[in-house]
Amino acid sequence: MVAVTDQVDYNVEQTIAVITINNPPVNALSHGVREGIYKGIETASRDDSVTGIVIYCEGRTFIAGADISEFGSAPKEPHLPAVLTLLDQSTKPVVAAVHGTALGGGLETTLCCNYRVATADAKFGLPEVHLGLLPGAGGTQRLPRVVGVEKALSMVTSGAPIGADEALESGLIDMIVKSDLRAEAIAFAIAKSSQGASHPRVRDNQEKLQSAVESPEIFAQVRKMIARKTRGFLAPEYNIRCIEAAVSQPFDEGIKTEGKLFMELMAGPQSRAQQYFFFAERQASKVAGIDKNTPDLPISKVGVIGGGLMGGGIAMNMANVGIPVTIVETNQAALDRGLGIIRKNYENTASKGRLRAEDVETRCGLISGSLEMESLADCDLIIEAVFENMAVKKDIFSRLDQIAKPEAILASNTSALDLNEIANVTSRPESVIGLHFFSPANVMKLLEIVRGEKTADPVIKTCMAFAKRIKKVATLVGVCPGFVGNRILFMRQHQANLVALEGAPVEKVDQVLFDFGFPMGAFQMADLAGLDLGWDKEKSNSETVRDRLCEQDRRGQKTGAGFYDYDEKRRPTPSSLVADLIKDHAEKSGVTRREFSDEEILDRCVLPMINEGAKILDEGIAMRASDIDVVYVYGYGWPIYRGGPMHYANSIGLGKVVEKLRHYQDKTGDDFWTPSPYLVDLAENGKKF
Ligand code: T1G
Repeated sequence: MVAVTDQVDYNVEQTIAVITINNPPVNALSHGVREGIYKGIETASRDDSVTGIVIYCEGRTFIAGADISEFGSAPKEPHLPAVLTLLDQSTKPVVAAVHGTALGGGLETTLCCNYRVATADAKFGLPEVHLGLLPGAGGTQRLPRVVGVEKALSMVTSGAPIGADEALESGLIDMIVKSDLRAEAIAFAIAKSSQGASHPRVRDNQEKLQSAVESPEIFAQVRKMIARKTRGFLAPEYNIRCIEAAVSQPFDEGIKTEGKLFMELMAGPQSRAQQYFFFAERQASKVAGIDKNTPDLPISKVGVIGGGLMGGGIAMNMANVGIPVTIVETNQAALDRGLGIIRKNYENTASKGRLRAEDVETRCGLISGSLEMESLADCDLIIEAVFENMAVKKDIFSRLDQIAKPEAILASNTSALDLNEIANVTSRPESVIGLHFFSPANVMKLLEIVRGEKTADPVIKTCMAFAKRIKKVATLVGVCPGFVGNRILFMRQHQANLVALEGAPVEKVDQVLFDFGFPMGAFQMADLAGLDLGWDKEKSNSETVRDRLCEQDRRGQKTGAGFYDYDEKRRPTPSSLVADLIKDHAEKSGVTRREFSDEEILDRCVLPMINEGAKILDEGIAMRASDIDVVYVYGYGWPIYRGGPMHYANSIGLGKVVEKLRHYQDKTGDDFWTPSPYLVDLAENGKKF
């Protein structure tokens, strides 16, 4: 075995040159890997004793793509297209031996081989769209020539991988190995090299493009199908254009089209934001100051107190990954209702073909119900998910303190209340933590993990790892009203309400936020959550627009009317009654109304989010700015192609952000707009978050 580069070895077995890549953690196509493959192919081509070549990877996976961490700097030669061209022109048959995930440039590498063999659990994908990009090394031109246009369109626009069986069936791979990937790949290469001199090259395949030549409407169909989900994104459309080029242009022209569109995306703000976010998401799980040798506490049985919307969704997360979970409710009717909703959720998913019937039974079988909190005595983790009332939560934790086993983790799903106050009613505050799920808890990826002042490191480390186990993205946050997500949201909602009072129709405010990329605007979101969250009917005295709406029983979608009127399908229509009520309230409040530009509406909603994020960082409530962005993208629908509020602030320039905050402070005379000193300091020193 000869080291070609630090990441690539070369050796000849029988008559097959094996190019072995070993570049942990995912064999990304860093400079050393590209150089090693290039030199390995050159060596094999010159060696007359070599009759074939195998590309193989050590470690957990085949090449998982270009090295994203290299994107920020000018790539060093050999560039990937040059490496793949050399591979593609090899006169000796090349076999890619795939295990793990062949993704992006990894799959593109295999497509420049003559043959592809894989383990049964291997996966194949072109996820560049998630980075705001497209496969830039021939993937959009070769993949449709192997799997057909329709499947290629689905793969590049969704970024979702396919498994080995589907890959075999679609012609993407030639064989699924039985046991030893490396040995069987070498044997496969020997067999192919003894079958004569000509070997298939993907670029020469035309027949699988024919269907799209005859029925080009497929492109319009795909565009229509993904329009809603990809609203605002550039990459999906650019990927489609590349596949269109594969069908309408000769191969080498298609490659040029792909390269041009790739460079356009790479140079744009969306891919910069999505590449940033790729690392931000992974950074969030890292907690400085906790010894990595701190043992994880075992979690094999979970208890959930409260079987309502949140509790039921939380319980589903456990069942989805095979963890038995017990839901405790106060009465049988509530328990039956909660368990019934869970079963209905699973059956709905199964009816869409996304879950097998037997999985519905397995998962429902993992969820049991009880009216006794004592039934949670043997649980390793107990999550309280009752309504937001401190007295109720304190009572529950006092009782849990008596019931739960000593090493149990006691968690509250509170979305804003003081976790320390809850922890301090127990004799074990070091075991108390916040696990703030987002509704619907079985769908939303974000989990805010709230670190109490006494929460012990093993409890934190265990919960951060447990989040990954239940397929959540966790961010560790400190205790303050609303933690990170809701605290920032309060600022946006406060300003949105003021802007509406000062003259902007609620539907215009919502349109501006929708066009920015949020899934819905401030007022539709308020109606969805319910306007009566935290509203006290007894004490309500028409002091705010929200009070007056609730007093008229306009409490949001659930009552068919809130800021908007809703039809039976919960579709919103602006309400003239609400517009008049707001106008009346403005007059009663002495507020002068006026026209608003879209830009000012966006400023008034987004700048306070940035400013509050700066305060959160300054107070140490979040560990890093990118964590705030992870909270906002995964918990509140901030458009990922804008990176999150803190990345967005950096892209505007912090000096500009401060200048705008001061502008609104002068314009409104409201100290609400005072820039965070931390933000000002960064801006004055030309720094970024
Ligand atoms: N480049 C650099 N680092 C990467 C990486 C990559 N492509 N993929 C993963 N990592 C790091 C990651 O940051 C983390 O680091 C560690 O590996 C484990 O990752 C020309 C232009 C492969 C399915 O988009 O989907 O090819 O935090 O935590 O959950 O057309 O990583 O440990 O320091 O995610 O087991 C296309 C991205 C690139 C694949 C494994 N490829 N990666 O998931 O581990 S663009 C991708 C993934 C491209 C070409 C184009 C996943 C995974 P650290 P992880 P995992």
